[in-house]
Amino acid sequence: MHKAGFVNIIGNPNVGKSTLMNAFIGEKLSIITSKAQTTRHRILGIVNGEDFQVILSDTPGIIKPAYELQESMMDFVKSAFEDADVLIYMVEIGEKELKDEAFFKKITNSKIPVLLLLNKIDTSNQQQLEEQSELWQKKVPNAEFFPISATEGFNVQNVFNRIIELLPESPAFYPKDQLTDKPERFFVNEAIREKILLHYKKEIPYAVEVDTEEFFEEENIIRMRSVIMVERETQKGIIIGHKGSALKRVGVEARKDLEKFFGKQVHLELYVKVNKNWRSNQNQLRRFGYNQR
Ligand SMILES: Nc1nc2c(ncn2[C@@H]2O[C@H](COP(=O)(O)OP(=O)(O)OP(=O)(O)O)[C@@H](O)[C@H]2O)c(=O)[nH]1
Ligand SMILES: [Mg+2]
Repeated sequence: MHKAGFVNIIGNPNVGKSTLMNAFIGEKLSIITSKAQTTRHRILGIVNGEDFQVILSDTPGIIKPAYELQESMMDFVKSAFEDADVLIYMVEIGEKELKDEAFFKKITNSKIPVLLLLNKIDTSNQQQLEEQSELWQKKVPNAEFFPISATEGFNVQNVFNRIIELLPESPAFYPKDQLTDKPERFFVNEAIREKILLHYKKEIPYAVEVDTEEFFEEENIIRMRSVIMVERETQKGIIIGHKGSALKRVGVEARKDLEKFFGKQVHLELYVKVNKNWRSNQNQLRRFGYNQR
C-alpha cells in the first residue's frame, strides 16, 4: 500500500513553522529568522519514502493584512486550508491564540485531522508546560496534541509517524526525487531576503523584494545575478551602506548559504533598485509570484 497527501502547517507568525518543515525535510528549504513575516509564500517540502509521500506546506504566519502583499500572503494560508489531508496548527509557549478569529474557527471546525503542536517547549518549565498544554487542548478539542521543540527535535519523529498513519492511500503526486515545488531561483531570492531580515532594522526588510534575473549553471560554478528591490530611494542607500559594505555582507553570507544549498561554487552579483510601492501594486505582486487571484 502507498500513502500520500498534503500536510499543511499554519499558525501565528514566528511560532516555528518553517523550522518544523526544515526539520521534517532535513534541509534548509525555508528561511528562518526571529522576525515575524519571514515566510511570504506557500512553500512545498516533499518527504519521500518507499511507500509514502508527505507533501508539507510551509505558509506565512497569520496576520490581519494591512496592504496588498499581506492580502496575498493570507491567500496562501487560505489555500492551505483547502487541500489539506492533515492540518498542523502550530502554537508556541506563551502564546494566547490566533489574532484572526475566522481562521481559528476554521481550525476548530475542521473536518480533517488536526495536529496541534505546542512548540518551543525547550523554553518552558514543567509547570508552564502543563498549564499551556491544558489550555490549548481545551481551546482546540478536535485536535491531537503534541508538545514539541522544532529546534531540539523533541517529539518531531512522533509527529511524523502520526502523519504517516493519517495519510490517505494514494499514489505519489510528485516524482519521488522531487523536494519542492519552487524553482532554484526562488531559493536564491529567499537566501538573500533572509540576510536582509537579519541585518536591517524596522521597516526595511518588509519593503524589500528580491528577484533573481540570472541563474546560469556551469560545470563547476553557478552564476547568479539578483536585484534587491526597495520602495524608496532612502532605503536604497541604507541597503548599500557605507562604501557598499552592508550590501557586501549580504552578498557574502547569502553566497555561503547558497553554496551549501546547491552543493556547488556560487558567484552572486547583487544590485539594488527602487521599485515604488511594489507592495501595493497588483501587477508587481503578480510578477513576483504573490497575487494569484
Ligand atoms: N527555543 C526555540 N526556538 C525556536 C523553536 N522553533 C523555532 N524557533 C525560533 O523561532 C524563530 C521563528 O522561527 P521560524 O521557523 O522562522 O517561524 P515561522 O513560524 O516560520 O515564522 P514566519 O515565517 O515569520 O511566520 C526563530 O528564531 C527560530 O529559531 C524551538 O523549538 N525552540
Ligand atoms: Mg516561516
